[in-house]
Amino acid sequence: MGEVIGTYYYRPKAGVDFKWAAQAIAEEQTTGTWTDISTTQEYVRYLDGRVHEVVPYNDGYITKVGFADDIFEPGSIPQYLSVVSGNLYGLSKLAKVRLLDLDFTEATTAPFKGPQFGIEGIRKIVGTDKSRRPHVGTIIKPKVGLNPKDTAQVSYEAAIGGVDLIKDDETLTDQKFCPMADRLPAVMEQLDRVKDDTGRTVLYAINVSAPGDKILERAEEAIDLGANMLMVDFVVCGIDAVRVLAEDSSIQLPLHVHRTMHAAMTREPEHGVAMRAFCRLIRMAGGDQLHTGTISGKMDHDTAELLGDNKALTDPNYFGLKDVFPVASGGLAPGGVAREIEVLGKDIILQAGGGIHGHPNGTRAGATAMRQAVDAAMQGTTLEEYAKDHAELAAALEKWGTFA
Ligand code: RUB
Repeated sequence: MGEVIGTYYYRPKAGVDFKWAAQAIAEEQTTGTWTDISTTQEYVRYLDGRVHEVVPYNDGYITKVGFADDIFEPGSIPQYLSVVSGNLYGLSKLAKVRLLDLDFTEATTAPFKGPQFGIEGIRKIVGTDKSRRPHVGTIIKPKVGLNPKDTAQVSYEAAIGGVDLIKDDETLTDQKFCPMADRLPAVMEQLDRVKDDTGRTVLYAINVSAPGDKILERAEEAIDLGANMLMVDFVVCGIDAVRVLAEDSSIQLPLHVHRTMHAAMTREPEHGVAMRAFCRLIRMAGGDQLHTGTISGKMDHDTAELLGDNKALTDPNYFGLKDVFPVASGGLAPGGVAREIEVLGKDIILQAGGGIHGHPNGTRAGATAMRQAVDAAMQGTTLEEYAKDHAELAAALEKWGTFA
């Protein structure tokens, strides 16, 4: 039988034996509890969590714990998470504990279909399967408040300016100031105009994050209204919401996965759940695009972790599942584009909200500046050099500078 391996960082409290602490991590969510119990039968033992190694790391230790395949209910992400994560974070004898990574097995990944489209599928829709350039995306700003007509107008400007992807912000769903039933057709009408004029397909990720019993209904409504992409927030809706949307046979649209609230779990280097574990699960669940962070933006990041996270999404050998397009977003502007591509590569979606709509000459110029920055990087030219005869990029660099 196979074993799922959980890799954990932990730091025991003073006076707590580090080997005991690793054992506690292995036992808490498997067959053990805080004391000996009389109810354990010998036949249960094959489900014991097994400590495979413990090595010192910084102020604590890293341990690898094996969980027998049979402890998992095949295909149940909520149950998988309870086993590998569950109660650990509250154990009083541990000062800190962080789930760093999960290595799944054939048996535990077999029930999942993974992304419907993956990077290649999305490149084909957008028409970048030959050029292989990074995609440029935008988040409609302000986050909330625009009415459907103005949302559509901003979308048109962004699309005609050159973006490949437009998305709702995480707090925009179906409020009365901008109902989905009015917003979505209005935006799609503008994207159709752009298609007619330029031949380019621009995706619009409509946010279908909703109460659990309404998510599928919301997605189906979006399809009826002409959606060409869906978006869901995996922390607030649950990872399984991604799977439900990706696996529903009536939904054949790419799925953009946002991660609002993730940093409550992922940010602390000693405690919580690293983004890596979520990357693996979102790939299994079927997200086609997932936010993982930027090098140059406004959100805190650790470059080594970010690179590993993107690798987890794009590694060609992951149980036969398609890859996931990583999304770099949060405080991105044209001046950061060269550095993002240099570090993160070309299979990346560079997404800017303020960095497009805050352009001195408006959204269209902001979108064009982002595309020019990508073109500069693709041609191996510096942003400053390229800006000499590209006015939109020049204005963006003047406002926000270049990320060195
Ligand atoms: C970005 C924004 C997104 C962040 C989330 O807007 O609002 O929600 O991308 O961060 P702006 P992450 O471009 O104006 O900063 O992608 O790291 O989850």
